[in-house]
Amino acid sequence: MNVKPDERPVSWEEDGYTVTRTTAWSGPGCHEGCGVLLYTKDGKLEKVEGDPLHPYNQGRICPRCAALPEVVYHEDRLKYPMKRVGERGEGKWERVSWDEAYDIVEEGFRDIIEKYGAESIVQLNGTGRCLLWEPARFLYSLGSPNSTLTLSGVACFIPRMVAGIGTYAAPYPVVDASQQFEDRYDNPQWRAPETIIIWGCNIVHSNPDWFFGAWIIECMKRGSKLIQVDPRVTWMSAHAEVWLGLRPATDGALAMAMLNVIIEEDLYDYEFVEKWCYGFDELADAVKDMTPERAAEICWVDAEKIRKAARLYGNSSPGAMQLGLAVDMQQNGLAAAHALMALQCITGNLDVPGGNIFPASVFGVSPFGTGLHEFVSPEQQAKMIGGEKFPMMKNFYPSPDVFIEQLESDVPYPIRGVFMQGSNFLTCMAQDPIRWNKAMQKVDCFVAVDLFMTPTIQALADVVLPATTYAERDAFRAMSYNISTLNSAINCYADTRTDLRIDMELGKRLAPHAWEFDTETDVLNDVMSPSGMTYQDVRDNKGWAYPPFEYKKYEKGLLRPDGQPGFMTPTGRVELSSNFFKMCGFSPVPYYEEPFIGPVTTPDVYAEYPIILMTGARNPVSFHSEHRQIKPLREISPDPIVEISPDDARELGIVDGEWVWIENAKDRIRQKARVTASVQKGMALSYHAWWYPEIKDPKLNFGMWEVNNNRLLEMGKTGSSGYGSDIKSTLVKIYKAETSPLQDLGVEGR
Ligand SMILES: Nc1nc2c(c(=O)[nH]1)N[C@H]1C(S)=C(S)[C@@H](COP(=O)(O)OP(=O)(O)OC[C@H]3O[C@@H](n4cnc5c(=O)[nH]c(N)nc54)[C@H](O)[C@@H]3O)O[C@H]1N2
Ligand SMILES: Nc1nc2c(c(=O)[nH]1)N[C@H]1C(S)=C(S)[C@@H](COP(=O)(O)OP(=O)(O)OC[C@H]3O[C@@H](n4cnc5c(=O)[nH]c(N)nc54)[C@H](O)[C@@H]3O)O[C@H]1N2
Ligand SMILES: [Mo]
Repeated sequence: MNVKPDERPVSWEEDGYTVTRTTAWSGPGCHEGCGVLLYTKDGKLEKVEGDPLHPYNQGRICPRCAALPEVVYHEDRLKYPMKRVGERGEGKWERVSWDEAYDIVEEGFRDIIEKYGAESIVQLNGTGRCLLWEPARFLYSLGSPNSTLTLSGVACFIPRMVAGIGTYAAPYPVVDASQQFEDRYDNPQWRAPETIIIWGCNIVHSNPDWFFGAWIIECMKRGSKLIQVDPRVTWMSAHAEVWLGLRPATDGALAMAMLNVIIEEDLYDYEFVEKWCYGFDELADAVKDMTPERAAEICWVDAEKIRKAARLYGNSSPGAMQLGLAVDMQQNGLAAAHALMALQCITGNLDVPGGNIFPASVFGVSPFGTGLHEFVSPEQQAKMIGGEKFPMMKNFYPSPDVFIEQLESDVPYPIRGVFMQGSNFLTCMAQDPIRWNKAMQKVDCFVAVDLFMTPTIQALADVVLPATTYAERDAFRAMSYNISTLNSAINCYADTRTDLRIDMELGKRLAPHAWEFDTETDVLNDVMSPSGMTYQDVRDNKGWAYPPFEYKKYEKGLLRPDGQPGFMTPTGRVELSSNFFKMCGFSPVPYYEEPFIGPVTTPDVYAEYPIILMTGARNPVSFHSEHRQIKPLREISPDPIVEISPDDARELGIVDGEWVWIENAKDRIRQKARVTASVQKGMALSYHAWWYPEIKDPKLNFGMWEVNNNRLLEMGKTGSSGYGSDIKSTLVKIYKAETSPLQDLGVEGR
């Protein structure tokens, strides 16, 4: 295509197709926001390509977007609203009109609000589907503060974010790969990092949280060296200068040892520490005993390799670091993240070209749930689940671990309403899903909004409302670096409606004061108003807009509302010893604590269950529990897999491709063994979020229970802050299964 972005319309004709440029932003789920081109013919979506002009992905596209037409027109897609007619979980549904479905929700929720108060209604938005903000906005408009997850320790993103708040009062920082500039790698202010540490993140598979994996490859082409911290050998580990294959959930110790080396060997940035950091001596003291030798024992990594990595990073200017999900998924994760952020700061790599930058809100538009402070009174906010138990969560995030206790106990108040829009938690999000399934039976009104029937909906929902994909909606995405518009290319499929329309229409019934809008575009414009732009403005401006970007904002008074230089922390500096943590009763400096279950903490358990099991790693052909029914994607990844090492396989007599039991003291499940040298002896990795959409007998609930590795994990085992949970480090034994789960369920299959 030879059109410049500024000259290009949102839609044009090409080779018999109508082409519509848009932003890929849920559903199906994803955390990116790539520019894509949708090719339609006679109103039907036929193919999808990456938009070569969009600065974000520069024409790249993943298999999931390429398969979007199969998602849109899949025979299993929810086509119209339904209500449950049999018992919960029986799988008996009856089509109803939208009005009738809304009547049920309105009546159900009104009843709950009257009897128990608005806080009795909880909204589950999963990892962030929809546009991210509208489900929370709907809930807040009812007056409930409880927009939450079912993930123990809120162990996705939030611990890293809170560590950023505790350290420099900004969200978690990402590698500067020029993504904030519209002209990208050509921008004269930018330079490639000399070294990039990728920590607990399989970035080319996951493109997680404001980051696109291919940017790292572009940095590598421009000379960046890699340090990869991952128990497994991944593609990134194989291309790294140093690979630190640590024991799962010992990241805190490794991070502290790297701080130890950098401080002991004087590799830190004196000037930055002197001018901009608070608590350096306390930090130095806290890591003094965590020598590489001590960390080597804890982490099962060679001490010299730890030194090598610390020196490489410490001598790089600039050096950058990307933190992944594995950091959150340990009870010690918040302290580990604090240590890692301290490492970025004392080496002078914060907010400098090729270092770590923190994506803030774009043009002042909140990417997350809007309306907590607007619609929920301080008295109602004080009722947020878990604030009593975990002071650091108070008024910030409802605790999932207290949520399940509260469902069971009704203390301090009962939870009777659930609005699930974009989560399939029994299959994916929740640890101990059997306990959740039982606890949720108490709910009087369970409303689900989704694109497909899922095991969670089948088991729990009273009403199901069918939502659309991104091809079917006009909207915007304001997150990390740019604001981009979603421009619909096709009409809403069957009798589906957009998430925003559903929230607005229900909002008008239940909280009209908060939904005085005539159209969806009115809502979009309202949420976008801090930017001074409307939906149409951005759409007309080639579909995206980049705000200006400045480095070293702390020097220029750009981080504080009072315009003074420095950070928004109590001391105005980066807090290596965090006053926020201290105020919340948490250690102000990093520390290391073993996982709750492990070779060191529970040697007796280890004797019986000698394999450390990591659960959940990303796979390019699915987004969590999504895409299992999409044929071309499922063909690439047909089975729930557990990766085990060749040594363990030999000892256990397991052959690649065999079904195995994975068992711990709590429970057991079956998955298919993949024997691979990418995992080390004594460790294994089990993929999560598996179910079989092809199993249609509702009694079997899509075969989900057989293969769901979250059955091996527990709720309530969080760090003392309430953040972080040992999701990637439980102890198990693995042995050959005589039969496959599908055989036992009496269904045909593999
Ligand atoms: N053991 C283990 N468990 C884990 C993890 C792990 O690593 N290990 N990872 C955890 C993490 S990080 C996360 S974030 C969670 C994710 O957990 P969830 O967010 O619950 O993810 P899904 O199961 O994929 O559920 C998303 C549902 O939303 C629907 N959906 C997709 N797009 C849209 C949309 O635009 N609108 C609506 N209304 N619905 C939509 C999909 O069809 C799907 O049914 O899982 C967690 N669970
Ligand atoms: N295609 C696709 N993309 C996704 C998702 C998806 O489901 N599919 N999910 C999205 C979501 S919600 C999230 S949160 C992100 C997550 O994406 P990532 O942050 O990349 O997280 P994971 O893929 O869970 O794990 C990354 C690596 O951590 C390693 N690991 C396991 N345990 C440990 C440990 O204790 N320490 C260290 N250092 N490493 C460990 C694993 O071997 C794995 O290679 O991906 C997002 N992107
Ligand atoms: Mo996540």
